Amino acid sequence: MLRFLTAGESHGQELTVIVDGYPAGIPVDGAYIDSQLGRRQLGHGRSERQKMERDHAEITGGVRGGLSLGGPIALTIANRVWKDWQDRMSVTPGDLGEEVTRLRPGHADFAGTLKYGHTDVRNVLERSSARETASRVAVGGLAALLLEQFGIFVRGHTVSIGPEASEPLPGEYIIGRPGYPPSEDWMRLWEEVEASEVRCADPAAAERMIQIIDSAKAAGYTWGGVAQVVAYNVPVGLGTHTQWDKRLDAALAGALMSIPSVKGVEIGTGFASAASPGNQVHDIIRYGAGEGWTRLSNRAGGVEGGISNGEPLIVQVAFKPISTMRRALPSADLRTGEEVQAHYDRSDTCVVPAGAVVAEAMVRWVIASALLEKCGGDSLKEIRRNFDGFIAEQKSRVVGRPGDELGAVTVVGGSGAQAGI
Ligand code: EPS
Repeated sequence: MLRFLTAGESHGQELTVIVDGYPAGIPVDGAYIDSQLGRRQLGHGRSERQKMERDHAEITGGVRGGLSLGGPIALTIANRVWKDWQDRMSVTPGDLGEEVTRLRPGHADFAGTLKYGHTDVRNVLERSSARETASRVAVGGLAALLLEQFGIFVRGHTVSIGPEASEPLPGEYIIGRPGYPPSEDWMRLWEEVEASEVRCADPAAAERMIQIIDSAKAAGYTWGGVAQVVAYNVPVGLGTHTQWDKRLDAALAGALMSIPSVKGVEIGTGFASAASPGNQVHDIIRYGAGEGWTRLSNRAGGVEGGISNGEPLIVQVAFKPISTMRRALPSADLRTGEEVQAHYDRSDTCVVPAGAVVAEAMVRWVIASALLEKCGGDSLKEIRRNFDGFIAEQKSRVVGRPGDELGAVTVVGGSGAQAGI
């Protein structure tokens, strides 16, 4: 079983991550993980904090000679700002500075301080800060290195910021169907996403998004929005319908909802499907000799019955606007109950472009976990053997009675046998 834990505070010494269950023999490229951390730091509307940090994952265990060993992988990401916070964030007793008591509506401040019995909101906000998502992205980088071995790749982009939405892009509700290896045209779309300050391949929409972020920044408020993540080449058969907590869609929703600021997760055309008749929702199934199984659409977002169905996996993630605002909302003081303005140091105006990178990381993690459950093994070699066998079988898999003509396929063998083409 693949699992990870994170530790560390936003202004503490460093973030710490342990990843357990990562198979042996995967090439672990630290520079790649750092490049993912760099992507998370980008995006129009990010706060000054991102100029202070240059996130780097220091791998301190579980990798030797560039290859994973099969034991837990440990890594740390230093907080550069810690040098100015060493007293206030000291692990040992001492003067920890003035307590934060002005509660921010929308953050963990209120419920967290009451739950843990703190008098200083800082004891909650340091851990509830979305700084923790740097750890997720490092973990997602490790997952991506594993998935890459099996041709599975995951990309995230911004669909909307506040009321400004991009025009639908090629493909139905997704950025195309790339084939593998993906075509140059298709990859260019993702390069445009990567080059956009708001991770949006529609330049007119991107311009409007930038404008509303700038106005919000000047006025002291924030914007949320929707990011979409697409995973390609996910094989049929990850997750299962047989138990509630093993469904792939449930794992995706849980992982994505665990990202700070996320208030909604949609798989495929989830919410639009709820308003459409069934004959306009479900994806017609086709089988073609040589082509294998295909669909005429992908409104299910690549999951049916909690199992991946071989189509691209598509999720939308709704981020609420960041709750720390310069023009702070009226709130109450934890100590006195008096009406006060909520606490403010600094804030992102919009995190959706960075959120898309974090969402990518969580999707990678969920797919990697499900892949290991399906084709698990202790080493890359073992997983590959299981994966290749499984893929070879399902690509050509038609179930029928002996003698049935199924397109170009004649079913052979006993009743219900699988026939190759
Ligand atoms: C973040 C670092 C934090 C916040 C932000 C995310 O740094 P600081 O508290 O020093 O400004 O900018 O946190 C939030 C969005 C939040 O809601 O807490 C980061 O590195 O992403």
